[in-house]
Amino acid sequence: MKTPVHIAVSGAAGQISYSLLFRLVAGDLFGPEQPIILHLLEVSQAMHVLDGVVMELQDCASPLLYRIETTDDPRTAFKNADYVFLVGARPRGPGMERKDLLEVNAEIFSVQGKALNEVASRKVKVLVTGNPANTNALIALKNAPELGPENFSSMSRLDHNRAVSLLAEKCGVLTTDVKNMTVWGNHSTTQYPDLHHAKVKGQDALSLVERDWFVDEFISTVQQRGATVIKARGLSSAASAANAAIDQMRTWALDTPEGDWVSMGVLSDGSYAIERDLMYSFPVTVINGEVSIVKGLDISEFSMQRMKLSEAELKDERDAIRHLL
Ligand code: NAX
Repeated sequence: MKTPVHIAVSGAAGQISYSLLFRLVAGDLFGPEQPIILHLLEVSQAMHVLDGVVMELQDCASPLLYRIETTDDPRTAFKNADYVFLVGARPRGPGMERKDLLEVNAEIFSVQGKALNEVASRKVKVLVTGNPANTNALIALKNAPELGPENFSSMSRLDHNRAVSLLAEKCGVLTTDVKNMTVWGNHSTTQYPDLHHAKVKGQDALSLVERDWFVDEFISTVQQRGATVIKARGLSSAASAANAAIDQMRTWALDTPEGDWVSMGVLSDGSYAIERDLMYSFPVTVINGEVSIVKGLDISEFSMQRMKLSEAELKDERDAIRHLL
């Protein structure tokens, strides 16, 4: 057996974690040969719920699960962590403005960024899922000066997977036949799922679907998918979000397949005229664990307008919490 990896999960008593943790102990991240030690972080009021989750994890009798530690202290949770899923966040409460939500979460992620800076592995991979995911990731990164941008990403994979699945369904193919999907921007309704570079069985996606379907249906369906799930289920996406978190972390650790890329929220380096210092979803490749933004794609005016709209929203979010950067 290999040496166990340390995986920290915040928001461990919440609904996404209720899928994520069981997938982790089943070996869905790194396979059946990789033991894990779980570090579970919650707020103190939710520790009793977390106790119940821990009992259920133990009751799985997973051969991969070496140990579980629970805590309400980020410094304890992130000590020596190799992989960190920052899932926990404060939801919007009654009467709370968007700005209030940004601020309260910014506080949480600045504390967690500092703790990661102090105690996590220097090679840690921190994936931020808790909303507003892109800006929360930016805050965590900026509060961890001894780590670098390469240690942080925000989750775009659920949006990416939704886009892949919708295109595959439209074309009557398997999701594995779809390559080079791109979702640009923020994890919000301004995100821009882009078919200009996507391929279906090697053919240009836009040669296989009507332009009107792409413009009038595809984009908004992907943008609104989270809200549509809430309307149907009465709760936000959880199992699909956990699945996406595992997909994104696995790709980040084990690379993108030859000839394909994925969408990931990473610190902008100014590519495609997107302002630096924003966590923005770009098409990326991962080779030997190193993430690179795919360069040199032709961007139409139609696309650029949408990419800029999402950039503007991220700039507004950053302005609202600038004092914590
Ligand atoms: P839940 O409200 O079920 O769970 C969140 C958990 O986080 C709670 O148990 C809460 O006690 C805990 N928590 C809050 N503050 C914490 C802190 N400072 N430290 C540790 N734990 C803390 O939410 P859930 O449905 O699990 O969603 C979690 C987050 O993911 C939300 O912010 C949600 O908006 C976001 N999402 C992000 C997605 C993405 O694609 N990036 C998609 C799914 C999801 O909506």
